[in-house]
Amino acid sequence: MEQAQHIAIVDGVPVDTRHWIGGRRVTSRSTFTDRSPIDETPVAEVSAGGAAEVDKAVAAARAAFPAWAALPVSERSAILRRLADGIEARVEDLSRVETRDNGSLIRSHRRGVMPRSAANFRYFADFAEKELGHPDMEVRGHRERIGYDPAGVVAVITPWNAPLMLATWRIGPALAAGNTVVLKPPEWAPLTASLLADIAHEAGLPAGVLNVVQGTGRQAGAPLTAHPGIDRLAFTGSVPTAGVVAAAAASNIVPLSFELGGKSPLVVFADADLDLAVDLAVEQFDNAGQVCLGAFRILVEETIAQDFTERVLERARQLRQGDPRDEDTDISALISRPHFERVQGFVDRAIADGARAVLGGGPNPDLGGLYFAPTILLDAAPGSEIVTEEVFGPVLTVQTFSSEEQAVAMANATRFGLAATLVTGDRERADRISARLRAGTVWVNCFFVRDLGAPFGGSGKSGIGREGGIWSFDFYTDIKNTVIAPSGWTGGQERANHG
Ligand code: TXE
Repeated sequence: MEQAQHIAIVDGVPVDTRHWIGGRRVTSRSTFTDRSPIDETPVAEVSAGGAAEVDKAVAAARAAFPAWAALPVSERSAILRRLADGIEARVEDLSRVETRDNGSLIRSHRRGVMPRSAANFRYFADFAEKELGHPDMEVRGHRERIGYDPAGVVAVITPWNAPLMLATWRIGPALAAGNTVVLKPPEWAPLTASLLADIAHEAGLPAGVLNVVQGTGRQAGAPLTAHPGIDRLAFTGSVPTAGVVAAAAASNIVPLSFELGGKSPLVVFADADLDLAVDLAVEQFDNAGQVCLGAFRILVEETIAQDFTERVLERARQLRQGDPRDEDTDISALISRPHFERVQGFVDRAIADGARAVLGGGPNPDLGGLYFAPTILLDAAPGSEIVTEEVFGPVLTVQTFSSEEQAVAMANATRFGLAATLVTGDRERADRISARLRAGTVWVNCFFVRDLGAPFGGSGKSGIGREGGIWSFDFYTDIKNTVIAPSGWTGGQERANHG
């Protein structure tokens, strides 16, 4: 009975709404209401943590650290592979809960996002066990041995657009490297983090190795970022919050990994495969545009602009907007009322500035609620807010260019540099242009494909650092160089005899 109070049944799946600290459930006196974007109804009352819960979680993580770090890597990796198995076994539960919680499509969760969350553990467990390390180096007869020591307690703060996937992307390598973790999930979609804690526990992850503190950014996130007991801070979210987080972490000199927003271009040349270019443009409406990597700024060569835009419009009109739990739905709702108003504000100001909405421009009249219609804007003023700031909604702008030079200048004309996509039939042009783009990832005639071993991160205001493969371990470890002289060995016994 006592426990039932803390269990929310979310589309048939029981979810514990309390924190997970030191291997047990912990309640806070106050709660916050978690609502579903699908219909704005409450889903759960979730424990609202603050400085006290953060203190407990950091202490639990610190206490668990020595034993977890000392465990042979093969044993740590075996547990993390079981954790991946546990996620795979519960893909359906995780998909249902995440879809209800953040409104993203269930079909994406089932087929892509949840399997990728499992892969985030499996990949880094394998990497730590089999690939981490360098051959010894030699300098003037000395041997140099490079080691990757776990850093300690890692704080992970995640956003709502892909909560479990983005959490596991940080937690996977952090744990594989031998660290312990305190996760603060997003208050707009906090529930899959709780399921992750259950799955980790069932997989045999020792108490305190992974802790989850629920709560708002200000109440739970802020004390975590300022906590003197953390050794690394991995944050995914917005640029303004990143500034606050960086300032909080500064006094403890904690290394940061930031994955922030973007305003990525989709650059379409006249020599492109137009079907492919149209597909890639329409793909940007995925997750209702709530994707940091999304290429929402379409830059198209003037000579094909009219044909291309008409074809994109035709395809975008066919998108089915509605309940994300329906496998046939292509585009769903925005996360929250404040976010909806924010997106509407961007579009209204763009139109006041001279842009023309040739599709959408506001709420879907048939659905209401948080369903913002797929929107395409033409004639946006160069340099205006709508083509430089992250909207994080289903809003594409189409602008034209007439030369490579102009295409590159327009593509680079934001403070962000997360990604860029080029569509061209000319291999040499692709090489020329991609070399000049300021972006952490450039896709040529494709989008969203990336191996977990490849570096991922943003240039400019899109982030600090890179993660993926060895780059994750560069961040989550203290790299140590041990230089060993060829001489000086007297033997342990002899040395002891010398006193
Ligand atoms: O992000 P925040 P929000 C962008 C996108 C979106 C905007 C706002 O443009 O419209 O950000 O989203 C925690 N100390 N992205 O408000 O505030 C917070 O609880 C410590 C891009 O959700 O950055 C949450 O867990 N933590 C992004 C996390 O930070 C704090 C994805 C992110 O929240 C905190 C999401 C504080 N003072 C939004 N304040 C991407 N790169 O994909 C908040 N938090």
